[in-house]
Amino acid sequence: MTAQAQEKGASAPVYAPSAEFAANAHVDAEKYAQMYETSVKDPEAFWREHGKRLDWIKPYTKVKNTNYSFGDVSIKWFEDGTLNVAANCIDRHLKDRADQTAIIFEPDNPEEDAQHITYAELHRRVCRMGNILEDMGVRKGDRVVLYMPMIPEAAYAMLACARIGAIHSIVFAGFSPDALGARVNGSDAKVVITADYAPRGGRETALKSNTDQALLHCKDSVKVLVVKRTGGQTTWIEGRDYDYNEMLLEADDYCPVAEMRAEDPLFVLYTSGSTGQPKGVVHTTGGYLVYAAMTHQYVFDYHDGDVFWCTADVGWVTGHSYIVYGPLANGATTLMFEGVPTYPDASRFWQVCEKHKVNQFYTAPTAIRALMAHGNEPVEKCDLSDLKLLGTVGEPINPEAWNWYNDVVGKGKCPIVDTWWQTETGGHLLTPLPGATALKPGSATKPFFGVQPVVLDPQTGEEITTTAAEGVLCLKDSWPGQMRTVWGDHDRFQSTYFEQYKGYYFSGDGCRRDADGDYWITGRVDDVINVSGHRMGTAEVESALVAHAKVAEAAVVGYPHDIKGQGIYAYVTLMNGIEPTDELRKELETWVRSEIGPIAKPDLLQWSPGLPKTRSGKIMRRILRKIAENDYGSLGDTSTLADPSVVDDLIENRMNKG
Ligand code: 6R9
Repeated sequence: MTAQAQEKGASAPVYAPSAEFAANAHVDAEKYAQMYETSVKDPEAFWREHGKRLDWIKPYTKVKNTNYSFGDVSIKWFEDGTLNVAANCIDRHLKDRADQTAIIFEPDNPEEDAQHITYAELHRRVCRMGNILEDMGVRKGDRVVLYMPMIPEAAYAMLACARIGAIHSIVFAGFSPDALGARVNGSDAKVVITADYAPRGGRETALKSNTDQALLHCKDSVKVLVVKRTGGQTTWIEGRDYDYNEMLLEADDYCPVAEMRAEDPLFVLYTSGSTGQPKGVVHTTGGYLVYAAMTHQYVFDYHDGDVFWCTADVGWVTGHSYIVYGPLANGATTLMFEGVPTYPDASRFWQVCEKHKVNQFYTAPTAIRALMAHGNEPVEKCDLSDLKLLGTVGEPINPEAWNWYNDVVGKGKCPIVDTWWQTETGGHLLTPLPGATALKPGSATKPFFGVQPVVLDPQTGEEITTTAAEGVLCLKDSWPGQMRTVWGDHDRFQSTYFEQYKGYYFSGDGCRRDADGDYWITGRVDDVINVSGHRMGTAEVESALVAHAKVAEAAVVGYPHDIKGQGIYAYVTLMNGIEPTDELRKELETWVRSEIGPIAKPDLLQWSPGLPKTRSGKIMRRILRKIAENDYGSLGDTSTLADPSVVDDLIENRMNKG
């Protein structure tokens, strides 16, 4: 966006949408206002119309049947319609787009050739994978876990499951064997699809070997389908392991689509919460796809022929909705990148943009900050003239990073859509529409169609009705992409999201609404931290730490981190008689990596002979957070502590002295 930025009183600069962009956009300011109004005044009529963007086998007559009353939460969209997600993402495009590229695959190693997979080829591949899964005994409703590199076969596997009516559950390839095993058990999966190795940033993760380890803790009946990625050596268990590349030669090119009800589950995706172990977020077929496709088109202003690149991994919800389902439902060309932003060097993202003439580029603030640290040269040496729009997701973006993204990457010409949403929401909830919304660096601005955000007073639970407001962010009423339940635990779904504030969906985020009605996310209000745009429950890291034989107690909090947004700060109390050493510190770091995965490794670990507790034994995290933030001047009231002297020790030995 250009420097027409105007100072609005004392508040942030505002960037009005350019007239040129608005003229060609799906939605301008006037249309947004009008569509938004209908969407909330008459959601039935609005979604009855927009549900038609999909091909239904049996059209729906019912549109919305949702109930947020506590103890009886039930969310249904288009419930009497039937459809198939793979047919919507592939088959219906074959008439006009058989030869159009559906997926561009850019491998980790830039020397390796990119692949262009057409819709016709995608159809063959997905059919074959569907037939292979059926040969392995997978049936409608069965769960299939994917533990895959970012290769086209990951997308084939997702769509093959959807085609035959199986429910996929993707486990990010950076998770450890233990985490994988827990998810295989949690979803009671029949098959795990994996690859021999996952190349990433010039290194390789041994996915097959991790899978072997994970399955030691799972039912013997679980089968493994192995895709060859590097051809590296793996062990093979006859009868359990199936060779994808071999089966591919025999598999039939056509696989019929299963007729699914709109409310049949499409996938389960485990995500961290404030308590306990990760929960399986369940998304269903009809509403999810309508919402993913619609947000993809409007938020990124996607037009036919554009090349869209979302840099996420399919292991996260962003990869589900905006690498695979949304774009393919729209007949788009979507780019899948196997690598990392800084390999072989900090110019990689921009080289990929140049090479594939990317039009819309969607990434996380943590990547922008990391690349910004390498200066402008890696960006400026690439031709980014095809870029029309930039997007961010996963965490709040700081104005410095926003400005750099805008000036250096977007050359002041590309609107930036800062999209706030969650695994639970299926798609964007708060976001600018690039032809309609005035942008403010750091604000996710306005609600998408059908979304009714409210700001509640965290103490009273009352809705704050003034335009300017600060409190917790909740959603009044449902939207089609909303999660429907927690896998196997509907009570947990109700109590996590609908109990705290009766009659609302509670997001877990705090926010501020400014005088223009724009929303600014202030971060989680629960014990979830956001590390490089990934959610991590502090309770998960704590339970991993205390599972180590030498650890008596642990408390984990977030602290501000220049690149990651938040870093993981762990306070660890050792068992009596155990000496704190640097070796033990390393051992614990490795331990957490192996219990959860590299993303959970504490950035700072402090030995804490005692933790600040109330007399009833509750750890006072507020104090631990302050110490981790290096803000120990304002610890507040410590008089309720059982032993206030532990605080002095913690301050004395704090790790974050920056
Ligand atoms: C899509 C995704 C969700 C949490 C969410 C919030 C944070 C996501 C954001 C943002 C500020 C944005 N978050 N987008 N915070 N601005 N544009 O990230 O899902 O992994 O479930 O994380 O991420 O705290 O509650 P998920």
